[in-house]
Amino acid sequence: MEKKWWHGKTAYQIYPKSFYDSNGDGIGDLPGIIEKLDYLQELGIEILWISPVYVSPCADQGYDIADYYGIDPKFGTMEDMDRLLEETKKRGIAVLMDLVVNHCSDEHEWFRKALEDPDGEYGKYFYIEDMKDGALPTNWSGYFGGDVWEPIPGTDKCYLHVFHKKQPDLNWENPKVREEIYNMVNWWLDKGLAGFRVDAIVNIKKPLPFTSYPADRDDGRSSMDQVLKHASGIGEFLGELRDRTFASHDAFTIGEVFNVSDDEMADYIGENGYFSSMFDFRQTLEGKSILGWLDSRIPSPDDYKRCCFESQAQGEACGYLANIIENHDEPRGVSHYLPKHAQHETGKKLLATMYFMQKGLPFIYQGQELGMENKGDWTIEEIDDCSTHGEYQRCLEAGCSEERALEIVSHYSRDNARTPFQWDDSAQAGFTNGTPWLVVNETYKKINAAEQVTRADSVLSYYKKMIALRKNPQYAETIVYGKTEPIMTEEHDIMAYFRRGEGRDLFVIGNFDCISRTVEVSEMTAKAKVLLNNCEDFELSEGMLTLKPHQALVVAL
Ligand code: TEU
Ligand code: CA
Repeated sequence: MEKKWWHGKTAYQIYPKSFYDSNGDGIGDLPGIIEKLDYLQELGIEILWISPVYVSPCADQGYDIADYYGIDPKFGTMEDMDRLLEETKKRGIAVLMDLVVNHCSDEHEWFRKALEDPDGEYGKYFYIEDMKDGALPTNWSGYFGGDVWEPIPGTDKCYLHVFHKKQPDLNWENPKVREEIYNMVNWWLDKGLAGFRVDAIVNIKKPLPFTSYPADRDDGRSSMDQVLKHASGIGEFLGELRDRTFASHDAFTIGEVFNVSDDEMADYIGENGYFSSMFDFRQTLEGKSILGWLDSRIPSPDDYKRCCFESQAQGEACGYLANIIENHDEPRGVSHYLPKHAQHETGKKLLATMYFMQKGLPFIYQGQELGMENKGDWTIEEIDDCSTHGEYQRCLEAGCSEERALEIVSHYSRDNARTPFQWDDSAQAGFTNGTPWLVVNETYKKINAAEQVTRADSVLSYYKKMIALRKNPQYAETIVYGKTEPIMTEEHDIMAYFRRGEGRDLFVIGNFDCISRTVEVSEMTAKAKVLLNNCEDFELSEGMLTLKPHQALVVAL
């Protein structure tokens, strides 16, 4: 595999609105990120993905962009952005912005012009269709619930939005739209960005002409996941995007790509793929249902292990995947993948070890390095996220009581990941001097950065050790490029794998069980060197290794 500058790094995702508020308006901002760059540098971060800070009415928290060339005043100014690029450069941190081009905001100039004249030039920037006798063009079900079509007042027309109705889909079939997008991407890359995380990109190719598909739910609608299976030819758009923008800038790009088959993987992230890398969402999707959170199931450690190993094999075949346990759309990883009995610092380090030591580019989502948890005990009034409100509605329509509906959405709500970063144990977790836009998680009194920075056995200190190990010249080749070889795959609640490198092998093992477990590891001899251990010691005798409950080890063989 051809080596790239980014392979050996550790990446970090910032959700700006919730990271650090520098001016007391309750909203995290760019100057706030700049203030905290030393924290990120000390952690060992070398790639930063910043979720959208463009001009946005924030119907979907910045993923609804009204001006791609401007910074929203609530997040700061373009000067702040330039300063951020300078300050990150000084610290050897590459910056990725979010590229959100499946849709824009209904407040974008293009859409306003489209509404003024749906049959005119800008009408063709979107998908605007006639409603026949009041009927919508298709039965597609939007990601956030309800229809994907919104009537245009005063006309017999409607426009397509697969996400929020304030996020009209851009018409990629129109060469002018693509041209506008490429110009904008190049403008940002010329400014000094290292690249982009590419949002919801699998949605840009619609199956045309518009038609309904068999219903997969009681309301007669067909979910977008099903709909997209009928679309073909997305590669022409993605190849053109790459050739016209990323390629000439040698940009690093990471796709938010769902449901790619083994055969398509190479097109996406193989040699000259559309993107440099893509997120491995196999475990993110495990247990999720196209019918929504109501029908979803929380994965067990054995499910988690199986998903990881399947993806490791897929990635080995043709590219370099990015590994995550959470992001701004998902429950906190420690609240989702760990059994209740493991939801403590030792267990959090166990999960961290299992994901971080796999082959691929590790992304840490803000607060993950502290072991931040789901808030869990939400009231529906406290929840801001549009997708959670859609899912709540779905639960009620399916006959759930309000109490049951709240219980379901409380686990999956995207707001679990969006509560303010827990900097210290002062009011509002040290995130703001004002009133935060979203409630803080009460756990901040115990789980916060200030406390963990000073403590050698904190989750944060453990993440620092893992990141440092990834850069340690003695082991980096194996950690970054070594092949993942699963073992003990049938061993319930044990996850174990070798990383086979050139001349040096590592062994990674974790016990998700609440009792001690003894397993046979003939390759682990007395001369094996323990590089990471989330417990004080371990027991090895004549090839038999005994792990304490929730113990994880990384061993150089
Ligand atoms: O997410 C795309 C996506 O598929 C998710 O919306 C997912 O289906 C949903 O979060 C499940 O609750 C991206 C962004 O990451 C997300 O924050 C945006 O809302 C979305 O695109 C629209 O831009
Ligand atoms: Ca602010």
